[in-house]
Amino acid sequence: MKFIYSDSHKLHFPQAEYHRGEMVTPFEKPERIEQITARLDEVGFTGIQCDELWDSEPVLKVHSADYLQFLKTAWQEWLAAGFNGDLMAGNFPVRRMQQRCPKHIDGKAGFYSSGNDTSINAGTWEAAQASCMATQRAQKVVANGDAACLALCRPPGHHAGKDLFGGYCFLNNAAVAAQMFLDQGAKKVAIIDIDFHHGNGTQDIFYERGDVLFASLHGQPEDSYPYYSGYADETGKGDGAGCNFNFPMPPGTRYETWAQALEDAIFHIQKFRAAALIVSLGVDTYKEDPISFFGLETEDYLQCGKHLSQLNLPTVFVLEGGYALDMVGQNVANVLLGFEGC
Ligand code: OKP
Ligand code: ZN
Repeated sequence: MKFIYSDSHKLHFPQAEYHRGEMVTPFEKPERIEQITARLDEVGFTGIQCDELWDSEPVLKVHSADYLQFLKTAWQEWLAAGFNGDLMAGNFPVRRMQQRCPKHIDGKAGFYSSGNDTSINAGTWEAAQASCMATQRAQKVVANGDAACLALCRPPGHHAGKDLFGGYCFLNNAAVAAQMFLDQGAKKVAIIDIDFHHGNGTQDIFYERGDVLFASLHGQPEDSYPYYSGYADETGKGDGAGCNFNFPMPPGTRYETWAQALEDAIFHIQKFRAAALIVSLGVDTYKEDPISFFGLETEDYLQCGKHLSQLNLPTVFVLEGGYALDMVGQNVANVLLGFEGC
């Protein structure tokens, strides 16, 4: 299997993250990609460095134009306001407040964000575009006949909503890949999100659409970020009614239980008759992950990949989370190895 990456991911390097009452080094850091590429090289996958420009057309079908404009100019506006250090939102238009975008960048940041966990620096927009571009390239590799391809996305994407950044995400790479298959003629596409966290951004984007099935396996919202979505009774709306599947699971969930949810999701995807599959691939379900609470083991990812291959669909893997630095490479590699039947 080929994997696509871009060195531009390094341009996004948040300085600090507020975590459980302390300022810490961000979990979502550049070394993640170095660890993964090193391991993928070792097991013989083919890395392709991607540095062409992105195609904004499918992106504009999953994100709003005003949101993309915000991302593009946010850093310059932050500097122009006289602020130093990373841009981070601190106030949000919550219940009963006005949903009107203010003029000041400090207010705009909160208007377009879901949390204070995701900061913007000088290179963030370029890195987010490169991450999305890697996805677009991987989608084209699959559209041109490869059975599967991995986009090594950083920053990740599944928490990015139609007009919201947060959860370390800016552009929803999985949504863009799905949209590309549709634009190329597919009638229906499925996205399965196996990252530990609920793919709230992806759900938001497709919630009222019937052409994309979204299924997510994740830590239950009672106990886990993103807290305010991911319940099993969120099943879609309008044209999208019945096309959204959430599988929330409690702390301590191990592979056996998790794999039952995976089988369930796969069953629904088969029934949906999708023409292509996008996998939001996070390996923060790993037992040693520093910010998650499932108990998957490294060998389990081989089984997981094998299950996914049973769908027998053209498949684009898109990297999401995974923060146990010493095993993130092997865990990602195992999903692909299992998928290829190794
Ligand atoms: C990204 B991905 C609250 C905790 C915020 C954000 C986690 C983002 C995970 N301060 N944590 O799904 O792996
Ligand atoms: Zn995650």
